[in-house]
Amino acid sequence: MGTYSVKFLCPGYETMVMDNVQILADSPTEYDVAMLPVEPLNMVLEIRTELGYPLPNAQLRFPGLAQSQVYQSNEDGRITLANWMPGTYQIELSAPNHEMLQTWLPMQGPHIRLTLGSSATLNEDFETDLGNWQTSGTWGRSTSNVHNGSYSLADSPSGNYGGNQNSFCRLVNPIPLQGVGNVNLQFWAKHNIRLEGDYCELMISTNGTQWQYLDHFVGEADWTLHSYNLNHLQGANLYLQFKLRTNASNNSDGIYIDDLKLYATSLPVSIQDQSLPGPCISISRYPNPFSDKLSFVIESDKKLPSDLLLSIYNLKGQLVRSMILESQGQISQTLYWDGQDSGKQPCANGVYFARLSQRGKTLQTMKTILMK
Ligand SMILES: [Ca+2]
Ligand SMILES: [Ca+2]
Ligand SMILES: [Ca+2]
Repeated sequence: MGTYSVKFLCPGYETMVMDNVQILADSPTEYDVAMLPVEPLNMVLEIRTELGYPLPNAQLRFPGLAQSQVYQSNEDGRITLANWMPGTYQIELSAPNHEMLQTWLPMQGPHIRLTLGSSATLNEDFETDLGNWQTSGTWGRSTSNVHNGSYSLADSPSGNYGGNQNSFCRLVNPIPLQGVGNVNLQFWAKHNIRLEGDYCELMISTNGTQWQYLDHFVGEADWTLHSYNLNHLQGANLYLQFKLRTNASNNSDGIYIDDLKLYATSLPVSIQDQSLPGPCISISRYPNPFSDKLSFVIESDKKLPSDLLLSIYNLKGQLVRSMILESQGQISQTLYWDGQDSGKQPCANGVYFARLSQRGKTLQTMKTILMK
């Protein structure tokens, strides 16, 4: 119950925000939402390091989309998406030795820049000692299987683990995550753990006493990078531990862990839409409601560009009419709509949306009412 602002997101449509949505206790809440379709664009994503250098070989995925394509940045750190529907997308961006970015990204303009941090808050290669870790059972450093250097962390450094184990290796001091923007835990693991009743658990906590399950490892796997988005722990202290649990019989070698890193970027994850740094353009219309002729006045603080498009949509989101502004460099120009569709048929009375756009990017949207 109460009053909410509700955001509607859909790839291929403009994001809509509806304010003052009343949720009542005793009746369902129903609203008609008209979402405006958008035109596909060619988008360039620039992937940069935190120092601003282009980052090649970064991989971009869209976990929310059915297509499982992976896009890779080129030598200039660029990924080009051809004929891409503007919208807000769930993205996963990663690069070797950099944090992984998982976020909802507004992709509206033709040019988007993203930064991936490379400095880890915690960088544990297990080469020196286990001073940062508290252990029980047989957890220790191993030289028999390493991902990098001479040592890794292992549940049983020499030989197989024992039966009926419930042992742990946990961080002594928590990692503070106050004032960070993006939290990503990564490590490499290799394991051979019997399927029937043995497993290694990864657990996290914000107070060191109540532990939450994050992942578990069982069966046989060669060195694999595991990566976890922990953005929901921003502002907390992060404790983590690995736990080995085994049953009475049938033992194997166990698990090896190496190159454990926690990226907690305090730099803003810069998502800058650098398109259209040009003039500031505004549109107004009169009269509203209108019956036979609606005037749109388009004004700018500089010369109007010549590639502005005014599109009229009905409440179903169908394009009714579009008009191109043929500017000769004026700062103000008027377009007229006679209430007819593109086939010169009169439109029905009702609500219409007018959208002013430039090269696919929406500059302004407004509602208008046709009432004959
Ligand atoms: Ca190592
Ligand atoms: Ca067992
Ligand atoms: Ca072992």
